[in-house]
Parts: sequence; C-alpha cells; structure tokens
Amino acid sequence: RVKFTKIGGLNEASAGDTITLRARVHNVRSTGKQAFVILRQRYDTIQAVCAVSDTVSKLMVKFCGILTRESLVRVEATVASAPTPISSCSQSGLELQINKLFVVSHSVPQLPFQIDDASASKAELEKEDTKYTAVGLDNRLNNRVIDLRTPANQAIFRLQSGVCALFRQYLAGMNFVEIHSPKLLGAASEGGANVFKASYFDRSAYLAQSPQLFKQMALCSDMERVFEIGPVFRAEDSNTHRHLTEFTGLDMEMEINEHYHEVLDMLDGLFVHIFKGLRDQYKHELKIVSQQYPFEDFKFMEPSLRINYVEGVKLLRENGVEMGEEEDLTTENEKFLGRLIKEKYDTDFYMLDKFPLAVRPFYTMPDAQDKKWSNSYDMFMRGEEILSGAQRIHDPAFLTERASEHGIELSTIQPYIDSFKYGAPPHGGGGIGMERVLMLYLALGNIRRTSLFPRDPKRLSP
Ligand code: ATP
Ligand code: AMO
Repeated sequence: RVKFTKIGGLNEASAGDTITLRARVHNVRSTGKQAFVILRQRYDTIQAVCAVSDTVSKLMVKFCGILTRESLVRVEATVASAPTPISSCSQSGLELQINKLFVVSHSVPQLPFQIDDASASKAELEKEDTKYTAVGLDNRLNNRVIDLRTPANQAIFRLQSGVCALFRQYLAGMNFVEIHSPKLLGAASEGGANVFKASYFDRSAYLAQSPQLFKQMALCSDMERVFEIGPVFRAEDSNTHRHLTEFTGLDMEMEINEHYHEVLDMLDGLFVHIFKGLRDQYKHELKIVSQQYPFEDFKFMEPSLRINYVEGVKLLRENGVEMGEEEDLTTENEKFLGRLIKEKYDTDFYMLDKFPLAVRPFYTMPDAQDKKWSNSYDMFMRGEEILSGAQRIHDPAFLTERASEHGIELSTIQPYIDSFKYGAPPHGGGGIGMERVLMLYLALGNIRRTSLFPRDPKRLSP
C-alpha cells in the first residue's frame, strides 16, 4: 500500500523525497504557465506548484489552476525547499512539485464563506487595509461543517477531546467506575421545571436534566465511586453566552468516609490534572487557538483556592455589593467575585464551599451544626460557574421530607428514595459543564464555540 504523508510531518530533511498525500485545496493561483495550489490538512498548509515537465502536461497545469477551493485532492509530488519563504503557509520553507494530481472529491465553487475569512483574528479584521471579511456566528453555525475546518476549531475540538480524556484518566486512576445512566426518564431528575417532555408510546417521558439520581443509586448498589460523561438536557429559555439546551455533563459521585471535603480533595486533584494536562500536552493546539482568539494564560493554584460562601459574600460587600448573606449569587456578582478573587489570590479557578441551604436542590445535605448552610459547593473558572456539587442526604425519611418541602411529587421519585431504604453509604459528588470548562479555559466568550453542533432555544439544526 502507498504511504500517505502528513504535511505537518515534513521538514528540511524531506527535500528530495517523493511523497503521496491527500489534502484540501485551500487556495489556487495561476499564471497560465504555472499553477500554485495551497494544500491544507487540519492546521497545516503547504504550497504545491504545478508546472509543465516530463510528467506534467499543459492541460494538467490548466486543470490545477481551476481547482475549486475545499476540493479534496490526491497529490504525488517531490518535496523541495521553497525558493523564497511562503509566509502564508505553516510549511513556509518547503514546497511541493506536483507530479500527479487527482480530484478525490469536488467542492462546489460557491462556499458559504472563505476559510481564511472564518480564521481571521479580531485584530486582523480590524486593520484598516484588512483583506478579510468578518463571518458572523449564526452564519458559521448554519454552515458548521465548513466552519469546523478552520485551524482554531480543529484545535478547539482536539482540546475538548483532551478535557474528556483527562477527566476519564484521572478518575479511572482513582478507582472510579464509568457508568452510562438512562436519558429517557419517567420523571424529572432535577425538580419539575426546565424538563423536555417526549412522547413515549402511550405515555410521556422526560429527557434527563442530569444523571443525578442514577449516580446516587449506583452508589446505593455498592459501586463506591462512579463517573459519567453524557448528554444533559435543560428546557431553559436562556439565550445567554453560557446556556445550552443540551450540553455534555462530566459527572462524578463517591462514597465519603469521614468528611465531605474528601470529595473536594478529589475534585481538586481532578481539576489540577485537567489544567496541567491541557497546558503541557496540548501546547500546539493552545497556540493555534490563541492565534485567532488570543487569551491570557489560565492561572490555578495547587492546591486550589477554597473559600466559604460567607467569605465570598463578605468580599463582595466590602467592594460595594449590597446583598444578604443567604442570597444566591447573580451572574453579575459571580463575575465580580471572580475578578476580586483574581486580584487578591491571582487564580482563575476557585471553589466556593458551604452554600446557603435554601438555594440548593432537595437532595443536598444540610450543615450538621447550622441548617442555614449546607455541605455544598460550586467551582468557578474566570469568574463563571463550571461545577455544582454537594454531599447528599442518604437517609430516606429525611430525603422524603426535603423533597416534599421542595414541592416535588413524591410518587415520581419513589424508586430513587426507595434505593436508600436498604442501607446507603454517605456520599457526595459534582457535575461539570464540559463546554463551559473549555469556553472559560480559552476565554472564548460564547459556549456555542465549544459545542460541536450547539443546541439552544433558537437552534435545533444542523
Ligand atoms: P446552574 O448550572 O445551577 O443552572 P447556571 O450557571 O446555569 O447555574 P442558573 O443557576 O440557571 O445558571 O442561573 C444563574 C444565573 O444565570 C442567574 O442568576 C441569572 O442571572 C443568569 N441567567 C440564567 N438565565 C438567564 C437568561 N435567560 N438571561 C440572562 N441571565 C440568565
Ligand atoms: P447544575 O444544574 O448546576 O448541577 O449543573 C452542573 C453544571 O453543568 C453546567 N450547566 C450548563 N452548561 C451549559 N448549558 C446549561 N444550560 C447548563 N446548566 C448547567 C454548569 C453547571 O455547573 N446534579 C447537579 C450536579 C451535582 O450536584 O452533582 C447539577 O446538575 O457548568
């Protein structure tokens, strides 16, 4: 079989080699006598020259000169040093002398937008003599398959794969079991609001708002430590930069031996593993993203900063925010607190512990000393929430009482409550929004940029 070469794998020592590769036609220029085809694979580009020779006819040069952008071609060529550096290509010091070229798959000539335009940075677009045209987010998402071909997007989704791989790797190493809980439920999993209803034969089903009840039931089945990477559905009509109607949840749940801070310690190790893994194993991808979307390096501490909710509120009040001790954080205050914490501690990641019980879900364990507070926490990146979690109530009578107080129809969650009747270990966990983690790590400003085919109240397609 023929060995297919990757553009990124070529170097000075490749000069003189005869290679075969498949690539996209990124751009074409023709002088009549010669055709210059810029070939692209993922984030790598190289110039290929088609000129009349023993193996290349005049007709062939003409054919190369009218190739449509984005077509896929198979090229057999000789690698040579470029006579002058080709600054627009990632392989600027090399060029390919085309011996043969076949079209594997044609692209229609009319593209929804040019890849170069969709790859331009804000700074490049704002230059007075810019050669680029801005491509709006809606246009990109309507034509997501083309949009995803930009170098930054290629890198973003490699990084996303990295976030999941690092999450899985860390927890598997800590003896967690990966589970797959059902997404079609007979009742809402996080209380009644914000749930999508579907028809299920002669009755209704609900799309899971989280794996919450099932990850806890798995612990009641003696699985000790579990995690899940799966879809989460929220019927929230929230048209914001950080809400999706379907996102990917990175969930974990574990037994507690003595104190719920064992869960915080685990999450601390997990996040540091993810942040370090991205920083150290994905340097190239981070550089590619920053070329289009420049961002400040993500700062974290080891161990991570942990503060209590009251301390956070105190910091806000000292800086002019008027709010009650037990009031929930508004998005604005959440972001302001993030800025204050960055100034004071120089970290983009922190944990906020001991939330007021009143603002947490029914399954949250109250503080044993003062029922005003709870054994629950949120975690933040660059001032925005990325995780929510808690120690859970594992006593069925108390769980029943709390669910009733929250106005939950008990019959709908009876199997969940019953699973605690046969002896249940103390436990806690957390749920992370995957798209938010990447959006905030890269400071991308919109969650749609880190969702492959985003779903929001206005978008169900493609
Ligand atoms: P959770 O993950 O717990 O749902 P979240 O970060 O998704 O948290 P919510 O708890 O739903 O967000 O709400 C947090 C804040 O987000 C609210 O205080 C509110 O200010 C803001 N928010 C939610 N929906 C909207 C919306 N449609 N428009 C503007 N802001 C919103
Ligand atoms: P919560 O509802 O806070 O907690 O969700 C957990 C995390 O999921 C992310 N998230 C979202 N991401 C995108 N679009 C949305 N609409 C959206 N809503 C939430 C956030 C959030 O921190 N069962 C609990 C978790 C637990 O206690 O283990 C839960 O679902 O990053």
